[in-house]
Amino acid sequence: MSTEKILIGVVMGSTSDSDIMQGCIEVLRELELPYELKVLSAHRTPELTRQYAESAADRGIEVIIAGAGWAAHLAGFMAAHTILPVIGIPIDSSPLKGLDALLSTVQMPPGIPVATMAVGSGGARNAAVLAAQILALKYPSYAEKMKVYRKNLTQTATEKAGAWTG
Ligand code: RP5
Repeated sequence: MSTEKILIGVVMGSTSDSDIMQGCIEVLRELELPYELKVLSAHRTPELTRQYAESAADRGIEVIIAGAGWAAHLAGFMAAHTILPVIGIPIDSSPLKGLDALLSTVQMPPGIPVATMAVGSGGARNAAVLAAQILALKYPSYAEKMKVYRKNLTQTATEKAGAWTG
């Protein structure tokens, strides 16, 4: 992790979410985005979670990423307690395979949005990319990193397509 000022707060509802959230962490590291990672639950540790959300902006956090499964209220709960942008990752940890988490995260009432990603590890990776894009509006160095990231994506896809023999 970088020693720069922490700009991204990543929270997950349980340690059991860590495998899925790993994709988010990998991208944050690849893009060298300064982040912190906490385990907080809207249901099991509501007071700690509220304190985290309410203090995040004053501590210098600029974007919050929240991943949770089951009736996933973590991202929405965060959004209710801060005006920072909140990116939600619905995690497919329940018998409903993330449909419950998707609806709980995406169906926020008017006025309190959560930028909801795809279910599971792809969504976790995209949460990091979206956080980078938000920060790129303010920090030119992250805009440059995003341009390189996109270029690499295109190059990898082109190489894979070229090597594909059917
Ligand atoms: C949610 O409950 C967590 O985000 C996790 O996906 C799910 C199950 O948690 P554990 O029972 O595995 O701790 O709050």
